[in-house]
Order: sequence, then structure tokens, then C-alpha cells
Amino acid sequence: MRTQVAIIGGGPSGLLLGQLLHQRGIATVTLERKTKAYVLGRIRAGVLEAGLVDQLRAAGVGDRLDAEGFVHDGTVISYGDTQIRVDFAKHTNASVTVYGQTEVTRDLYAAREAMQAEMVFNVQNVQINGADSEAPSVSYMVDGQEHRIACDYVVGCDGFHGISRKTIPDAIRREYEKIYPFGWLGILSETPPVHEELIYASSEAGFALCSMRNENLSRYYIQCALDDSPDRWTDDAFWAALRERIPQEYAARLVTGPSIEKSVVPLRSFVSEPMRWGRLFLCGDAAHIVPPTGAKGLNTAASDVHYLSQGLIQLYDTGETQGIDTYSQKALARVWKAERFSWWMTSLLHHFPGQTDFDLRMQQAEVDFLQSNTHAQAVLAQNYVGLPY
Ligand code: RFL
Ligand code: PHB
Repeated sequence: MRTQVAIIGGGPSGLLLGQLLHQRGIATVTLERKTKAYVLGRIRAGVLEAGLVDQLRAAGVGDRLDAEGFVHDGTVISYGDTQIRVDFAKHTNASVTVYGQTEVTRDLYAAREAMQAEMVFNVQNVQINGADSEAPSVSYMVDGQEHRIACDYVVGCDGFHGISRKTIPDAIRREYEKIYPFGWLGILSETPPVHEELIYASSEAGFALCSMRNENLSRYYIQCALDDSPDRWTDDAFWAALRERIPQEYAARLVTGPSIEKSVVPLRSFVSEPMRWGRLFLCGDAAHIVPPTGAKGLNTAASDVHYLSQGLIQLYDTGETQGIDTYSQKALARVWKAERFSWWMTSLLHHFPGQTDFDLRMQQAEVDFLQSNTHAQAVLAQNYVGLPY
């Protein structure tokens, strides 16, 4: 088989990239290790920057998002007894849209299928060959049969545990990592959200986040131990911990119910440089991870897809390589700013084991400054709604 761009990974990065290229007549094949149902079963991001929303509209998948997504003009940051509402609209003229990653992925799969995109599921043993040559290829197994795709370029959209990043030789690849000493326990419940905007809350007992998917579907998270397991938490214990961590006025009106999903995520900051090696490009979680505080993971994947799709379209339209040649540099410049913001929000709002009184005072001073300084609020708002591409 032959194609122009072989895409490894059928998560949001791979699907969006495939769709944007295919619309411009560039042939792609997408290889996904799992089934479509499995990919759609993963509960992940919920907050979309305007840049991602625009890209989804350009990719022809904006209709349901526009009809069902919720536009948020601000968020609440709470620290002990202090509450700050950060007004995105006032400081940036922009907003974010609450619409689940699951729905984004579902819409993208429908669009890829409508275009009769070539997608292969349940692939195993994917290997990238000759990425630093003029004639790369990707080999893989399905049902015990070996297959090979010859292509012009390979794009690794295969997430943090994928194989693409590791194809770049150790001597060329540089990795930067910070592992936080806690995780997030998240639940989904068919209950009305406690507030119309997201609440990021820090208390002596630790961090909590109140988020949502729609009027009757809430997503809540609490900081937990790194080695915690969802089985150790009954729903009642979760609700009690959440109530303890959010401001009283919200705790008093929290509607609880059975959880329909419960999972633990570790918190990590990670960047792998460069994001291109020869004819291999990396996009999204394959190249970088942020802790979820700040909602930057999916959005940063989307800005990678923007730069790379523009570069490849320019190349196939005009033969000009400037876009793909500057891809890694442009993508990383924005990635590092998202890393900084997510690290900052994580450091500000979590309880760190072994935290000293000095560390606590630093958090308090930062919160005081944020509360009293509109420029500081504007900086938070600009980063939260998304830096320009
Ligand atoms: P994904 O979604 O991990 O998809 C990669 C796909 O590649 C497949 N794969 C392979 N396929 C073929 N061969 C192989 N060898 C393969 N290895 C892996 C996988 O099966 C998978 O389908 O990466 P992608 O597309 O780059 O998308 C990244 C986002 O999923 C991620 O950044 C966000 O979910 C992060 N994130 C959030 N981001 C936001 O922007 N806003 C949020 O509000 C937000 N909340 C979150 C989050 C992530 C979370 N978790 C679970 C980590 C909340 C949580 C709880
Ligand atoms: C979510 O709704 O899942 C969500 C929202 C905001 C975050 C992280 C996760 O910062």
C-alpha cells in the first residue's frame, strides 16, 4: 500500500490532522492500536480553546459543537477562604467552550467515515522504517498478518505511550520531565453541575475541580495519592472529600449521585525535543504531556496539528518546505508556554506532601497578588483561553 502521509494513532490529534489534510486532497492512512469503541470510551478533556473550536469548524465538525457546547466567559479560583472570579471576556475578549473530548472524537470519526478515510484499527507491532531516508514506510500486524505502507511522511499521533517518539534516536532526542507527587481521582456523574462555571479549589485537604459536560452530567476531580486506586474510593467518600475542599456556598448546594466513571490520573509535565526527525513528525501527547490543571493537553495537541497541517498543505500545494522545516520550532515555542502555565496552576493549587510553611506562604502571596491585581488576572485569562497560534 502507498499513501502520502501515514498517521499513527486515531486519537484527537491523528483524526483532526487526517481530516484537515484529506480535505485538501492529501492522502492519509490512520493506524489505531485499539478499537473505535475503546477510543470513544476514554473520558478526558472537557475545555476547548477558541483556536481548537475554529479548527474543528474548519474541519467540518463544528455543527454539534456549536449547538451543544457551552461557552464559558470565566472561571472561579478558590484558595482557602479567598475566591477570585477570573473574567476571560473582560481581559481577553475570548472564551472557552466546554465540550467533551469524547464528543470531539466521536464527531471526528463520523467525519472521517463520511469521507471514506482509510483507518485501520487493532493494529499491532507498528514500526516506522527509514524515517531519516527519502522513502519511509510503516509496517504493522493485523490478525497475525504483516502489512507495510510506503509514504512520503509519517506523523506520530500515538500519545505518550506510543512508539513514534522512541523511533527518534537517543542521541538526537532530549526529554524533560517533572512528575508530581500526587494524582487526580475523577468521577463522572449524572447530576447537575454545582456551578455554571468551572471551580478550581485549593484547601488544606488538597485540590478539587468542579467541571461538567452538560446540564445533567458533572465531572469532578480531587487530588489523591499517586498510588491511589479508584476502588479504594466509595462514591460517598468521594463526595465527602469534594465537599470539604470547595467553598461552603457550593458544598451546600452540591447534588450528588452514583458515579458512572471513576479513574485516577498521574500528574506529569513532559516535553520531548525535537518534534521532527527526518520525515517523522510528532503531534500531541506523543511529544508532550501537561498536568490537567489548566486544561492544556488537548488544546496543545491541536496547536501542533495546526502548524503541521499548514506546513504539509503548503508543501503539497507549492513544493515549499518552509512550513514543515519550522514545525518543530514553532510548535515547541507554544508547547513550553502551555507547560509553564500548567505547572504554575498545579504548583499554586495543590497540597504538596512535605510542603513547608514557607511554601504555603508563597502560594498565599501568589493568590493575594492574583486577587488584587487585574494584570495578574489578565495573564491567567490569556493563558487559559489559549495563546495565539
Ligand atoms: P491520545 O488521545 O493519547 O491518542 C493517541 C492514540 O494513539 C493510539 N496508539 C497507537 N496507535 C497505533 N500504534 C501504536 N503503537 C499506538 N500507541 C498508541 C492510542 O490508542 C490513542 O488512540 O493522544 P492525542 O491524540 O495527542 O490527544 C491528546 C489528548 O488526549 C490529551 O492531551 C488530553 O486528553 C489531556 N487532557 C486535557 N486536555 C485539555 O486540553 N483540556 C482538558 O480539560 C483536559 N483534561 C486531559 C484532561 C487528560 C486526562 N487524562 C485521562 C490523562 C483530563 C484527564 C483526566
Ligand atoms: C474536565 O472537564 O475534564 C477538565 C476541565 C478542566 C481541567 C481539566 C479537566 O483543567
